[in-house]
Amino acid sequence: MLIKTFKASTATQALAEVRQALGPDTALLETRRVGGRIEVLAAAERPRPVTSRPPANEIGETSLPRNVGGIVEAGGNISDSADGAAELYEQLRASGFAQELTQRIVSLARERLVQRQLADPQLRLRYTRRVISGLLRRTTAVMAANTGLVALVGAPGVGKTTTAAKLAAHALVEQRGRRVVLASADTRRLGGAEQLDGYARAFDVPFYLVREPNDLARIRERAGEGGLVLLDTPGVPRADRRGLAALAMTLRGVSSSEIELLLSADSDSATMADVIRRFQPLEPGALCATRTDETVRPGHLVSAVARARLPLRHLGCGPDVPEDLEPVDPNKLAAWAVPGVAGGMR
Ligand SMILES: Nc1nc2c(ncn2[C@@H]2O[C@H](COP(=O)(O)OP(=O)(O)OP(=O)(O)O)[C@@H](O)[C@H]2O)c(=O)[nH]1
Ligand SMILES: [Mg+2]
Repeated sequence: MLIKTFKASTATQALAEVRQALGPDTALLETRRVGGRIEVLAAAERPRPVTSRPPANEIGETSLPRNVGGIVEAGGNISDSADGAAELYEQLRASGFAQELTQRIVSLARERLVQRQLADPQLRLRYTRRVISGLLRRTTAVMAANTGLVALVGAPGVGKTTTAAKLAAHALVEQRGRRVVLASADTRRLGGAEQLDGYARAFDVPFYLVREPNDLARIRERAGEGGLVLLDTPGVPRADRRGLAALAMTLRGVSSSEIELLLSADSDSATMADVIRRFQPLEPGALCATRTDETVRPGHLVSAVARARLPLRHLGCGPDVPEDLEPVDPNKLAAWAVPGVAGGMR
């Protein structure tokens, strides 16, 4: 692996130099402006002749469009497309996309778009959104109508109780006739379960406390066949291994597809990755992102979801119950995540 820094007065020049020295199979590790000059940190396995075509990209090659919305597939040429590639790199990084994912998206764009297309901000944006949407489509899923239980787990304050209430309200309206039950395993903290009990009273649905693992089986029975149990759990702080072990005991008998891990979309992708790693022992089968309304760099969420390879099922887009809950729409999420699109999920 060869890693080199290139400096030039414009991005075009810097990238032309990178290509000249290292060939087209080069990963851009960092592009930054230093004292009015552009500095590019680039890496290559070994220098390659400039005429060779870049290798196939790793991003879901087969499922990604080869001809996107009239954009004709073309071999990438870094010197031709330098401006667009550097701008795209900076746009994605500014939106919070992790470096690795940014590099993959940029090299895919370089490989598939001709210079004119890559330099055109609108075409570039459209293509990039397609790529991100394709990436998310493979990791998103709607909640199966026949899921009998949804256990919401996550860090303290991420929105578990609010999301349980939102899901209950949606199920009551959208799946009329279905028996909905609210339950809380948040019994350790004073007042932990009262909030959800309050929602249960407001919705006129049963509410149960889960004090030991066997309680869940009884609650499932009370919900009956076809019923839906929404289970709130205590927030597990970062250092609380015993709390996580206790929660794992409570969730014994709950299948992976019934456990949804909440991520705060306004945190950074490293924090989200840490949460995903920490809760791995519970084997959550899906993710839910909250606080999208507070999120200014949505690329962090997209990067964390893409890396986790878990389906993203729901989006919390505000504190209000029930309206601030959205199903995941990959196109909408991609449009929100790509730089240049202002505003939240709405
Ligand atoms: N802006 C915004 N606020 C939210 C969202 N979801 C929840 N909240 C707010 O975040 C705060 C915490 O929400 P809770 O549902 O109590 O969080 P929790 O995970 O149950 O918290 P603990 O039980 O203490 O671990 C409340 O003020 C909610 O109104 C969201 O999507 N956007
Ligand atoms: Mg709570």
